[in-house]
Amino acid sequence: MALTIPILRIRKIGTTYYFDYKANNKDPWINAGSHTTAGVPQSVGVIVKKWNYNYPPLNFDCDYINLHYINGSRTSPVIDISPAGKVESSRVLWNTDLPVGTGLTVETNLSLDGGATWQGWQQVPNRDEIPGLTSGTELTNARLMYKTTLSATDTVTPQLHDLTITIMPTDSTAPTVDSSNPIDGGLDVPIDGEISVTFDEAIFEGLNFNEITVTENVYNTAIEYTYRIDANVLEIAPTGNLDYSTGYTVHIPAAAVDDRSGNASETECRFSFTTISNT
Ligand SMILES: [Ca+2]
Repeated sequence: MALTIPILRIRKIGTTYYFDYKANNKDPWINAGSHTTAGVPQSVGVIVKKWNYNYPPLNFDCDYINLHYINGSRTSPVIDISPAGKVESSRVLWNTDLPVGTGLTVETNLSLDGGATWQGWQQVPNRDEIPGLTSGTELTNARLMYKTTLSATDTVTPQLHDLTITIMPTDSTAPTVDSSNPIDGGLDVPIDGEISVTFDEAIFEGLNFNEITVTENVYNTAIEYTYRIDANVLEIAPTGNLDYSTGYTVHIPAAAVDDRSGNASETECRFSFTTISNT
């Protein structure tokens, strides 16, 4: 992530200071939130980060402006959280220095109609779910604001170092096979080894799990096996040794496995290999 040293503008209206910034003189001002206090902010830090989106999960670091002040509350700009799609879980996390006698509260305010109406400020505990962003919430037109309120003594200033909001989107993607061992067309495979199939995410037994077969290629004989699922890997252990110089095929039908959200695998997977010769 590139660091930028932006131009900062502070406007004062009543007891509220509004912060705007831009990276270059020719750019328009970007709202960086506001700070309301009866006193003058002791000092104002610089913006060191832009929004940092990772998808998935939608994860944005809000520490782009760092304030050291006496009492007061800071309101963030309106954040467009629609890219998260549909919520599976959400979390607010922050780190502070709170000397004795100081305090911090964090509140969030949610709009599901593009900012036309707001659900109202609600206090959220550290590491907790964002109020209103419970599992299944559709974020098509969602916006979020957060407000931090710091209280201080005459001589000690609390500091909010960073505040991160994470929204995990619902998983609606079927698990797929990443790789197998042996690989398809593999040669000189040991007769006493395990067969492993690696998926792109953690898997669980699905509707057709019992239809998974390992067969010998010439007579189409099914091989007995035991199995184990370890996160995203399916381990298949033939009960006895395989035969030497023999071709085998592993078939994993569609819907053999599910992901954590219950999405069934959509495509079948078939791979063949040949065991080592007895020489
Ligand atoms: Ca998935």
